[in-house]
This record gives sequence, C-alpha cells and structure tokens, in this order.
Amino acid sequence: MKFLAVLAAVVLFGLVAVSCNDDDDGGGGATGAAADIAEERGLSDADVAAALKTYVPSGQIDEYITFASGGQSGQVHVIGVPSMRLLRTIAVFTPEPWQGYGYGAMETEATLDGGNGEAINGQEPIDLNWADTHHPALSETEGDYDGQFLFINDKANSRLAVIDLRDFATKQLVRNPVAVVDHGGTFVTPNTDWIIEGGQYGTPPQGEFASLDQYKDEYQGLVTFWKFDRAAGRIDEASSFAMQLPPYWQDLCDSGKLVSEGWVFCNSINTELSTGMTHSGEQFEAGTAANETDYLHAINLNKAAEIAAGGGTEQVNGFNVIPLQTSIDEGLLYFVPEPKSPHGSDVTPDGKYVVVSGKLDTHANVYSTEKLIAAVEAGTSDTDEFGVPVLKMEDVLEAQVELGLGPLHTQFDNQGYAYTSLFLDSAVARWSLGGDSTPEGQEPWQLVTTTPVQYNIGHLVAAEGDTVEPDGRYLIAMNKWAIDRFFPTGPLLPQNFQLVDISQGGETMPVLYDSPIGVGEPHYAQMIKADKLQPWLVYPVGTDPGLMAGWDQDPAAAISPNAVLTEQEAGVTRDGKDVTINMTVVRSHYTPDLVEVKQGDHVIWHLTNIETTQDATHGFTIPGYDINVSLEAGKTVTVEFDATQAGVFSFYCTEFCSALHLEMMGYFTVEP
Ligand code: K7E
Ligand code: CUA
Repeated sequence: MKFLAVLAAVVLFGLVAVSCNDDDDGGGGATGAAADIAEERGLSDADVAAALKTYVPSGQIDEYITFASGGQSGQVHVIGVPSMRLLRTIAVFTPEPWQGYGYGAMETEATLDGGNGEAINGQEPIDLNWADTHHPALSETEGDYDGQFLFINDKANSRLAVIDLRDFATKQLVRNPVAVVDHGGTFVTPNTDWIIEGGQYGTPPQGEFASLDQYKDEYQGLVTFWKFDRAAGRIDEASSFAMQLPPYWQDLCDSGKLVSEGWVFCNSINTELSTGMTHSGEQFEAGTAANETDYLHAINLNKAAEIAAGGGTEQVNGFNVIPLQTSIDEGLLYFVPEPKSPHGSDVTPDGKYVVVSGKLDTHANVYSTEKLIAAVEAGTSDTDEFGVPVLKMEDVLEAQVELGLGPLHTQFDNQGYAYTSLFLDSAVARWSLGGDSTPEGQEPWQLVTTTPVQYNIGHLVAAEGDTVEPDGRYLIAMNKWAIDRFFPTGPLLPQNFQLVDISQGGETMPVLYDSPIGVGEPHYAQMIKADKLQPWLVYPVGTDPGLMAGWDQDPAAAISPNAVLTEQEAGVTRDGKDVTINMTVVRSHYTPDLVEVKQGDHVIWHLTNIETTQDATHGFTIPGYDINVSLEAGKTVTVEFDATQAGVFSFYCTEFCSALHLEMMGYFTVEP
C-alpha cells in the first residue's frame, strides 16, 4: 500500500514539472492528465504544487494534529495538517449533544458544574454555559510536547479546562475564585508543573465592589499559577496560587525554558491606569495608548512557589494570593519597559530571549533573559508608582527587529527563523534569530521575507513552534477576516486558517491552503506531530471517563463501580421511590428494553456499552427529557433524573450503529 502511494506520488510529481516562474499560466508546467485538469480548472503551477503538498489520500493520516481554540463556541477543534481536515470538536465549556456532554450524563454534568465555581460573598454562581476560549496548551515534558494533556482558558469567566488526550475528553473545569476575566492563559512550564493564567482587565477581586474612582487603590491585576497534578490528571486547586499585581491589564504570558526556566514573562497594557471616558475623560481606546511604553512583567515563579508553599499568601475567596507588597519585598516581580500596547510574549526555543511586539510599534523587541537575570541581580532603585522595581530597557534589550505594521505573536522553526503575525499588514514576517541560532546565510535579527495572508492575521502556529525543539515544516496563519475568500455566508463570515509552507527557509514561504473555520473565533492553536499522540481506540469495558486519572493509572482503576459488564447483570431494581436500571448496550439492543416506573420516581440509569470494537459507538436518548448520551465502545455512563413527565417514551440509539440501528430501542413507561 505504502509503496503504491509513493509510486503514485512519484508519477504525479513526474507529470507536474513545476516551472521556475510562478505566473498564472493555467498549469503550463504540468503535463499529461494533471496538466489537463490544471488547464480545465485554470490552476497555476503554484496552485498545483500547493494541492500536491496538502492532499492526503483516503486512508492516509495527517502528519500533524492541530488543537485550535474554538473561541466563543467554548470548544476545541482538532484539525489534521497538511490536509486541514476537521477531525473532531472537543466539548469543553459548552454543552455538546453529540458527545453527550451536559445532556444528562452525570460525569459530564459534574465537570460542567465544576466550572461554575463556588458561592462568593454568599452569592451562588450563575450557570455558565459558554466560554471565550483563547489559548490551548499541550502538556510538556522537558519543554517538548508529550501528548498527554491539553489545557485551555475561558477569557470571559476566568476558567481553565483539563482535557485528557487518551480519550480527547474534558476532565476538569476550574473557575478562578479571585479573577473576573483572564487572557494570558493557558501556558505551561517545561514539565507542566504549573499552568499559567495571566490576567486581563483590572478589577477588584471577584464578588467585590469598588467604584472606578478607586481604580488605583481597589482594583488589581493578577496572574495565577495552577498546580497540575500529573498523577491525578487534575489541577490541584489547594496548591495553586495567584499573585496580586498592579491594576495594569496583564496580557499574554509565556514560561521561561532551559536557561530561563523558573521565570515567567507577561506583557501588559494600560499602564496609564485609564478608567474610561466617564472617569478619566478619555475612552479606553485612547486612554490606554497614551504612554510610549508599557511594562513587561518578569516573575520569578520558582521563588513565588516557595513563598506560597511557605504560607506567604493571604486567602481571598478561599484562594491563595501573594499580596503585591510581598512580591516587591521578596523580589518576585520586576518590570521592563516594552513598546506601547504590546501583545505577544514569546520565549525562543533556547530560552535565551523573549520576543514582545507592540501592536502600535513596527518592531519586535527581543529581550535577553540572561541580561534580565543579571539586571535583577544587580538591583535597581527605579520603581513604578506601586513600588515595583523597574529595570532599564537598555540593560535587558538584545535587539529590535523592524517587521512591519501591527506585529502580534511569534513562533519559531528548526532553522533559526522566527515568524511574527502582522495584523495591520496582513502578513507573516519571517525573520532571523541571533545568538547561536542565526540561520545559515543570514544576518542575525533581520527581517528576511513576508508572505501576505488574507486577512488580518491574529495568532500563528508553527509545528511544535513554541517548544524547545520546533519542527518547522508548516505554519498556520489564523486570520480574523475572510472577506472575499469564501462564499459569503451572510454578514457573519468564517475565519480563515491559511496553511503556509515554511520548510524551505530564505525568501520562499508560500500559502498552500485556505480553510474556513465557521465555529467561533479561534485565537491560538498548537500543532503536534501526530505520532506523539497515543489515543485509546476503545475504553476498557466499564470505564467511567470521569475516573480516569494520570497516564500511570492502572486502567482497571477507572472501571466504574456501576459498570454492567454482562447482560446477565442487567435489570431493574426498585427501592422505595428509587428505581435503578442496570443496562447493557450492544449492537443492536438495550438490555433490558422495557423500563416501567411511576410518575415521581427517582431514576438512576447505568448504561455500559459492552462492545470492544473500534468505533462501535451507541447513543441513548429519552424523548422529552432533554437526555442524550454518547456511549463509545466500553464506556459506562450514569443518568439520574426524576420521572416528572408521565407517558410512554420510546428511548432509542442516536448513533447509526448497525443495520438494525432503527430497531435499537426500548420503552420507558411512566405511569401517572
Ligand atoms: Cu486573540 Cu492570544 Cu486572545 Cu492575540 S489573542 S490575536
Ligand atoms: Cu446503537 Cu444505533
């Protein structure tokens, strides 16, 4: 099979002799059948080459997997590269019926409920059913993706999610009890000990009120470090802590690595402390952009973790918070001026530099982490108005690289190039790193080339492009505007992911493919080599996915005590008004297939899919009860509800599983 595919590729490439000039000549360089197709469809040589680079024949699997934020959908999208095919959506913060997420399955209801948080100041939280997901982060071991877990933040409600990549299922949602919103999350430290959640807009602690007149004194900024317990496969909230910061608007963060491991770098905006038109006479847009520079926050995470573990925190809404004065006294926090209204904060693969771009500046500013640490050791008497030490920009800055208009985010490849998105120029800039990383034949810290993208790129993601060992090869430009690229689907248009070939270095950096994303605004994504992922193909029969802990756990420990492993164990039992159904699910029947209760009974319904065949998924729905469950092979699910509605309900399988799928049903009768 492989040999045939290679042969076919060789033949096809042989047919398509790509000529040197890239003009639109209707595929003049191609010969034979391919040339005829190119001619007929009006494809240029560049089009044909791009098609050949992205086409993945049926039955073959993509080389890379991209986990993209689903933006307002509160989900994560799994996309194959180079084909750009959408493989799956992972339900995270939002109920999702196909996966049976939030439609009656107790374990998913509990996960979603965890994201609502606890009562604060006696106020019960409102049920949160959507999220503004921004930055997914794959778990890392020694700075490289290990393929075990994925995290993502909810900017709108200051929440984090933990997704297990054995079953691509959400295991935990946590709500930050102190912050109101976040943005600079999630980013992980090189061994995933900590998940970083940077703040965004200054507010008083969650649940507290202060007028904007009291902004400087009563509002605060925040960065939170969530402790990840890999053995448990969950965030350990009790060992997590936040650091109170001045009420600047902290933005994106990145973790130091290698030489800078133990440090965290977050940029910020609104160091002006603007409070808007009503209070400071200027709208935020202008008020937050007055200063020539804002502050890059350098945080000594190792030291902060020691202080937090040693009891140097105060309790705010039951959460550990290091007060600002402690951070100043203990030397946990330093500022370095950075260009006006910055956005990205990206550490180079060797950990030696942090790249910060100013949205309103044309440069990428490259700070040396070694110089920064030296400046911290040398000490400074300069402070900001809150007493935080401010290092001199010239002591820490390594280079300024002029890139173009609206530079935002930066990623890296394996050849010594950095890639920065240029929002206003609608382009990807490729530039050379300096130090030991300068690409062959290039000068250090220089713009090499730009590739136009359509249009207004936000983030970009290169293959493993934020790790200690980027792969190069592919980059996706995550464009905010599509305009004329696709059929106009009314005034609301999809966003445009454009796949860019970055394998060749130098000035060659063609766009290969446009992929519309019609499901909420994806901000960031991470791209991992597919062979680093080791997903389960079926669950061991009886698995409750909610009991899955870390990857070292014996899979038997995740077998549900409520699993119904054989049809002999299946049946209905009654204890007063509590009716328990133990049900097996297999092609193409439920056992038992008749469940009779009385109106007002409390129903506890355990279902186990006892199949061991890959992709033998069944569904389960009870009409009128808002219940839908997905039962992948081996999975056990419990549904619990009160039989409030009298009538006869034909429950059935919602997944077309077999020739007798339509017959896969049963009756649930509720006698008044
Ligand atoms: Cu949209 Cu990272 Cu939230 Cu930039 S962020 S574009
Ligand atoms: Cu089981 Cu359809």
